[in-house]
Amino acid sequence: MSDEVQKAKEAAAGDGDGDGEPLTIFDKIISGDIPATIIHDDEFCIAFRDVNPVSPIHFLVIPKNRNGLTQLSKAREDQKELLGHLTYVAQKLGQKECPDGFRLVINDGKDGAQSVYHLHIHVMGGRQMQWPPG
Ligand code: IU
Repeated sequence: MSDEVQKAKEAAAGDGDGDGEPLTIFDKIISGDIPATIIHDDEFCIAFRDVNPVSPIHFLVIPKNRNGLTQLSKAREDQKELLGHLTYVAQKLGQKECPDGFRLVINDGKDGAQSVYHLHIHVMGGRQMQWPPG
């Protein structure tokens, strides 16, 4: 079992209601308390390089205001526009950094191997991706 899968099994999912959720490492990256290589910053989201890249290009796109979006499956109707924005930013950056193609992944929950409970889109590329994923 990979470290990431082990972490995912151990991570607490939080209650997802947006109130009193524990801060995640990503909140600390947003606030600047923990350094990260930020490659995009706008009103609604940031993108930064993954500290443990699984491909030559690997970055994460995350909402600045988590507001209950601990994971994709907690998304509410009123967050559809935000989800569209995150996906739009992911593909714009993906095209810029990986002109030959890229992959977006959202891990959701334990079986999805999610380890950080703050919604994030992985953008990976810079090499030939394989299918099926593990
Ligand atoms: P996952 O989908 O929840 O498994 O992805 C979490 C990702 O966050 C994973 O690829 C980690 O390498 C990455 N990450 C990070 O970039 N910076 C950190 O400080 C931590 C995790 I903790």
